[in-house]
Amino acid sequence: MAGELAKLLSDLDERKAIDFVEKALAGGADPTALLGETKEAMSIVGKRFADCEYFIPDLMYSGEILRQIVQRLEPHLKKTLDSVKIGKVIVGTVAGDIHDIGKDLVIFMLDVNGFEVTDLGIDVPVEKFVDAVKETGAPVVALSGFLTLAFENMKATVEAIKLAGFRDKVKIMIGGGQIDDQVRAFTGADAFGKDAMDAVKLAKGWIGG
Ligand code: B12
Repeated sequence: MAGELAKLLSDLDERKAIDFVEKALAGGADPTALLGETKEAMSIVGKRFADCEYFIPDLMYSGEILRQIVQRLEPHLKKTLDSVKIGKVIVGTVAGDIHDIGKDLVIFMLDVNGFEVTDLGIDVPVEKFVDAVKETGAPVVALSGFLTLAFENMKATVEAIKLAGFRDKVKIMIGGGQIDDQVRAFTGADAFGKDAMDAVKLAKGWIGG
């Protein structure tokens, strides 16, 4: 059964969901557990959307409520502030895809864990990733995507980086809602991650820290 927060968020009860988070945090609740419940909620929202129970405005509204919840959780998730940066990571949501809540969480976790992050935003054309690799010399690129359609553009991005001669200089990770190892193999990326902490673990494994 879904937890209380998962229920409130998936039912799009904005006021009660935010209230619940604020009270839980004030009571010393584990912010990571609350984040886990939001994931559960979003998969319920996604299912209701797929079943035509929810429509685009509901998806947008769920995203808006989630953003407000994440804003409240972030200060409690912060581990290291102002630490010396371990290394550079380029992050972006690939072309054709505008989902950015997951990407922003990845950026947040990389940042608080000591990485210097270049955020290329959403719907990022392949050339922009290549240019960023050239300009920053970052050894890690993280591609985000939530649509099946994004897999093709992840592959195109990996190929463009290869074509530009940088493939042996960068490690590429992918992630987002539907991504698994089969998608990773299709895109030619080095690894995939299920959540923001996986992104941190992969980056640490590749560039230390
Ligand atoms: C909110 C939402 C939206 C919002 C997005 C708001 C925003 N600013 O991001 C809006 C309304 C804009 C939207 C639009 C659409 N959406 Co939408 N959306 C969702 C929903 C409900 C939640 C996504 C989300 O933000 N989750 C919250 C995050 C935090 O969850 P998370 O996955 O746990 O995040 C972690 C991982 O993904 C990981 N991660 C993310 N990136 C990376 C990168 C790396 C490198 C690593 C390691 C990890 C990593 O770390 C994150 C943090 O821990 C999903 C359903 C779902 N279950 O995902 C559908 C969903 C993704 N959307 C879907 C669809 C179809 C669409 C639309 C095409 C609808 C339409 N007909 O217009 C459009 C697409 C627009 C576009 N071109 O991109 C489908 C995709 C189906 C598919 N297989 O392609 C889904 C699955 C819903 C469904 N079941 O049908 N959507």
